[in-house]
Amino acid sequence: MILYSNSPSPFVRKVLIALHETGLQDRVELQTAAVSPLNSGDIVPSANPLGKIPCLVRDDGKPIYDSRVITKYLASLAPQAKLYPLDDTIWDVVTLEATIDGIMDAAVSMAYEKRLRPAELVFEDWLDGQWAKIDRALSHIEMKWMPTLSETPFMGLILVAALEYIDLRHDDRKWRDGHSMLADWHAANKDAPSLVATRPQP
Ligand SMILES: N[C@@H](CCC(=O)N[C@@H](CS)C(=O)NCC(=O)O)C(=O)O
Repeated sequence: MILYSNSPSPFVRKVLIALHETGLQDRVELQTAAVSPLNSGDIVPSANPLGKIPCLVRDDGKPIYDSRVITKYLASLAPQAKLYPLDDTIWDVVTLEATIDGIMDAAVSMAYEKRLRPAELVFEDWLDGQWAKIDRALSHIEMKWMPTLSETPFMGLILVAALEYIDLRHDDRKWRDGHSMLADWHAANKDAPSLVATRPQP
Protein backbone atom coordinates (compact mmCIF):
# COMPACT_ATOMS: atom_id res chain seq x y z
CA MET A 1 0.00 0.00 0.00
CA ILE A 2 1.08 3.59 -0.55
CA LEU A 3 0.43 6.39 1.93
CA TYR A 4 0.58 9.91 0.55
CA SER A 5 1.98 11.83 3.45
CA ASN A 6 4.05 14.72 4.75
CA SER A 7 5.80 14.82 8.06
CA PRO A 8 4.31 17.81 9.94
CA SER A 9 0.68 16.94 9.15
CA PRO A 10 -1.13 15.88 12.36
CA PHE A 11 -3.61 13.85 10.28
CA VAL A 12 -0.75 11.93 8.65
CA ARG A 13 0.79 11.38 12.07
CA LYS A 14 -2.52 9.97 13.28
CA VAL A 15 -2.35 7.33 10.51
CA LEU A 16 1.33 6.63 11.23
CA ILE A 17 0.46 6.05 14.91
CA ALA A 18 -2.26 3.61 13.81
CA LEU A 19 0.28 1.81 11.60
CA HIS A 20 2.67 1.44 14.55
CA GLU A 21 -0.06 0.34 16.94
CA THR A 22 -1.27 -2.31 14.48
CA GLY A 23 2.24 -3.43 13.43
CA LEU A 24 1.34 -2.82 9.78
CA GLN A 25 4.18 -0.33 9.04
CA ASP A 26 5.94 -2.75 6.70
CA ARG A 27 2.85 -3.07 4.50
CA VAL A 28 2.92 0.65 3.66
CA GLU A 29 5.32 2.70 1.54
CA LEU A 30 5.34 6.40 2.42
CA GLN A 31 5.28 8.78 -0.51
CA THR A 32 5.89 12.42 0.37
CA ALA A 33 3.32 14.76 -1.15
CA ALA A 34 3.49 18.52 -0.71
CA VAL A 35 -0.07 19.87 -0.80
CA SER A 36 -1.77 23.04 0.34
CA PRO A 37 -5.14 24.70 -0.27
CA LEU A 38 -3.40 26.75 -2.98
CA ASN A 39 -1.67 23.88 -4.73
CA SER A 40 -2.75 20.23 -4.61
CA GLY A 41 0.23 19.08 -6.70
CA ASP A 42 0.09 16.44 -9.42
CA ILE A 43 -0.17 13.13 -7.56
CA VAL A 44 -2.68 13.38 -4.71
CA PRO A 45 -5.74 14.62 -6.71
CA SER A 46 -5.71 11.47 -8.85
CA ALA A 47 -6.35 9.49 -5.64
CA ASN A 48 -8.23 12.06 -3.55
CA PRO A 49 -10.05 14.75 -5.55
CA LEU A 50 -9.96 16.99 -2.47
CA GLY A 51 -6.17 17.07 -2.83
CA LYS A 52 -5.64 16.32 0.85
CA ILE A 53 -3.35 13.99 2.77
CA PRO A 54 -3.32 11.43 4.26
CA CYS A 55 -4.60 9.25 1.43
CA LEU A 56 -3.95 5.50 1.39
CA VAL A 57 -3.81 3.56 -1.87
CA ARG A 58 -4.66 -0.03 -1.01
CA ASP A 59 -3.04 -3.13 -2.51
CA ASP A 60 -5.86 -3.40 -5.07
CA GLY A 61 -5.13 0.19 -6.18
CA LYS A 62 -8.25 1.68 -4.59
CA PRO A 63 -7.61 4.87 -2.59
CA ILE A 64 -9.23 5.63 0.76
CA TYR A 65 -9.36 8.85 2.75
CA ASP A 66 -9.69 10.72 5.08
CA SER A 67 -7.66 9.92 8.21
CA ARG A 68 -10.55 8.47 10.17
CA VAL A 69 -11.55 6.19 7.30
CA ILE A 70 -7.95 5.00 6.96
CA THR A 71 -7.56 4.31 10.69
CA LYS A 72 -10.78 2.30 10.70
CA TYR A 73 -9.54 0.34 7.70
CA LEU A 74 -6.26 -0.40 9.51
CA ALA A 75 -8.25 -1.41 12.60
CA SER A 76 -10.18 -3.88 10.46
CA LEU A 77 -6.91 -5.43 9.20
CA ALA A 78 -5.55 -5.81 12.74
CA PRO A 79 -8.47 -6.28 15.17
CA GLN A 80 -6.07 -7.54 17.87
CA ALA A 81 -4.67 -3.99 18.19
CA LYS A 82 -8.09 -2.79 19.49
CA LEU A 83 -7.78 0.72 18.04
CA TYR A 84 -11.54 1.10 18.47
CA PRO A 85 -13.93 -0.67 20.84
CA LEU A 86 -16.27 -3.31 19.43
CA ASP A 87 -19.14 -2.59 21.83
CA ASP A 88 -21.63 0.28 22.18
CA THR A 89 -18.96 2.62 23.56
CA ILE A 90 -17.83 3.06 19.93
CA TRP A 91 -20.20 6.05 19.59
CA ASP A 92 -18.56 7.90 22.45
CA VAL A 93 -15.13 7.05 21.11
CA VAL A 94 -15.77 8.23 17.55
CA THR A 95 -17.27 11.44 18.95
CA LEU A 96 -14.06 11.96 20.91
CA GLU A 97 -12.14 11.24 17.70
CA ALA A 98 -14.22 13.84 15.84
CA THR A 99 -13.38 16.33 18.60
CA ILE A 100 -9.64 15.61 18.29
CA ASP A 101 -9.87 15.83 14.47
CA GLY A 102 -11.69 19.16 14.87
CA ILE A 103 -8.82 20.46 17.01
CA MET A 104 -6.40 19.40 14.26
CA ASP A 105 -8.60 21.00 11.57
CA ALA A 106 -8.77 24.34 13.38
CA ALA A 107 -5.01 24.29 14.11
CA VAL A 108 -4.16 23.43 10.48
CA SER A 109 -6.44 26.16 9.10
CA MET A 110 -4.83 28.70 11.47
CA ALA A 111 -1.41 27.62 10.21
CA TYR A 112 -2.57 28.14 6.59
CA GLU A 113 -3.96 31.57 7.45
CA LYS A 114 -0.62 32.61 8.94
CA ARG A 115 1.57 30.97 6.28
CA LEU A 116 -0.36 31.39 3.01
CA ARG A 117 -2.31 34.61 3.31
CA PRO A 118 -0.45 37.84 2.53
CA ALA A 119 0.57 39.40 5.88
CA GLU A 120 -1.56 42.53 5.37
CA LEU A 121 -4.68 40.38 4.82
CA VAL A 122 -4.32 38.02 7.79
CA PHE A 123 -7.69 38.01 9.57
CA GLU A 124 -6.90 38.12 13.32
CA ASP A 125 -10.55 37.79 14.43
CA TRP A 126 -10.86 34.63 12.37
CA LEU A 127 -7.65 33.24 13.92
CA ASP A 128 -9.08 34.02 17.37
CA GLY A 129 -12.34 32.29 16.41
CA GLN A 130 -10.47 29.14 15.40
CA TRP A 131 -8.44 29.25 18.58
CA ALA A 132 -11.66 29.59 20.63
CA LYS A 133 -12.82 26.28 19.11
CA ILE A 134 -9.57 24.59 20.14
CA ASP A 135 -9.65 26.09 23.63
CA ARG A 136 -13.27 24.97 24.15
CA ALA A 137 -12.56 21.48 22.83
CA LEU A 138 -9.56 21.06 25.15
CA SER A 139 -11.71 22.09 28.15
CA HIS A 140 -14.47 19.73 27.00
CA ILE A 141 -12.06 16.80 26.79
CA GLU A 142 -10.80 17.57 30.31
CA MET A 143 -14.37 17.73 31.61
CA LYS A 144 -15.82 14.74 29.81
CA TRP A 145 -13.32 12.43 28.13
CA MET A 146 -10.35 11.78 30.43
CA PRO A 147 -11.53 8.23 31.34
CA THR A 148 -12.08 7.44 27.63
CA LEU A 149 -8.51 8.52 26.84
CA SER A 150 -7.26 5.84 29.23
CA GLU A 151 -9.75 3.18 28.17
CA THR A 152 -9.07 3.61 24.43
CA PRO A 153 -5.29 4.15 24.19
CA PHE A 154 -5.37 5.04 20.48
CA MET A 155 -7.46 8.13 21.32
CA GLY A 156 -4.96 9.12 24.00
CA LEU A 157 -2.13 8.86 21.47
CA ILE A 158 -3.77 10.89 18.72
CA LEU A 159 -4.66 13.57 21.26
CA VAL A 160 -0.94 13.88 22.04
CA ALA A 161 -0.31 14.27 18.27
CA ALA A 162 -2.87 17.11 18.16
CA LEU A 163 -1.32 18.83 21.20
CA GLU A 164 2.17 18.58 19.73
CA TYR A 165 0.97 20.07 16.45
CA ILE A 166 -0.33 23.04 18.47
CA ASP A 167 3.10 23.27 20.13
CA LEU A 168 4.71 23.26 16.68
CA ARG A 169 2.52 25.89 14.99
CA HIS A 170 0.79 27.88 17.74
CA ASP A 171 3.17 27.84 20.68
CA ASP A 172 2.30 31.49 21.38
CA ARG A 173 -1.25 30.47 22.39
CA LYS A 174 0.16 28.61 25.44
CA TRP A 175 -2.48 25.84 25.52
CA ARG A 176 -1.08 24.42 28.80
CA ASP A 177 -2.30 27.51 30.66
CA GLY A 178 -5.77 26.56 31.84
CA HIS A 179 -5.49 22.94 30.67
CA SER A 180 -3.38 21.33 33.36
CA MET A 181 -5.04 17.92 33.04
CA LEU A 182 -4.07 17.70 29.38
CA ALA A 183 -0.62 19.10 30.12
CA ASP A 184 -0.17 16.23 32.59
CA TRP A 185 -1.60 13.77 30.05
CA HIS A 186 0.88 14.96 27.45
CA ALA A 187 3.83 14.73 29.85
CA ALA A 188 2.85 11.22 30.97
CA ASN A 189 2.26 9.80 27.47
CA LYS A 190 4.63 11.60 25.09
CA ASP A 191 7.27 8.85 25.26
CA ALA A 192 4.97 6.07 24.05
CA PRO A 193 6.86 4.15 21.32
CA SER A 194 4.41 5.02 18.52
CA LEU A 195 4.65 8.71 19.42
CA VAL A 196 8.45 8.70 19.56
CA ALA A 197 8.58 6.84 16.21
CA THR A 198 6.25 9.30 14.45
CA ARG A 199 7.33 12.65 15.95
CA PRO A 200 8.11 15.11 13.11
CA GLN A 201 11.78 16.08 13.06
CA PRO A 202 12.48 19.83 13.25
N1 LIG B 1 -10.31 15.60 7.34
C1 LIG B 1 -9.01 15.31 6.75
C2 LIG B 1 -8.11 16.53 6.91
C3 LIG B 1 -6.79 16.34 6.18
C4 LIG B 1 -6.06 17.66 5.98
O1 LIG B 1 -6.59 18.76 6.21
N2 LIG B 1 -4.81 17.53 5.53
C5 LIG B 1 -4.03 18.70 5.20
C6 LIG B 1 -2.59 18.51 5.64
S1 LIG B 1 -2.48 18.59 7.42
C7 LIG B 1 -4.05 18.89 3.71
O2 LIG B 1 -3.94 17.92 2.98
N3 LIG B 1 -4.21 20.12 3.23
C8 LIG B 1 -4.26 20.45 1.85
C9 LIG B 1 -5.50 21.23 1.50
O3 LIG B 1 -6.23 21.67 2.42
O4 LIG B 1 -5.73 21.43 0.30
C10 LIG B 1 -8.42 14.06 7.41
O5 LIG B 1 -8.86 13.69 8.51
O6 LIG B 1 -7.56 13.41 6.80
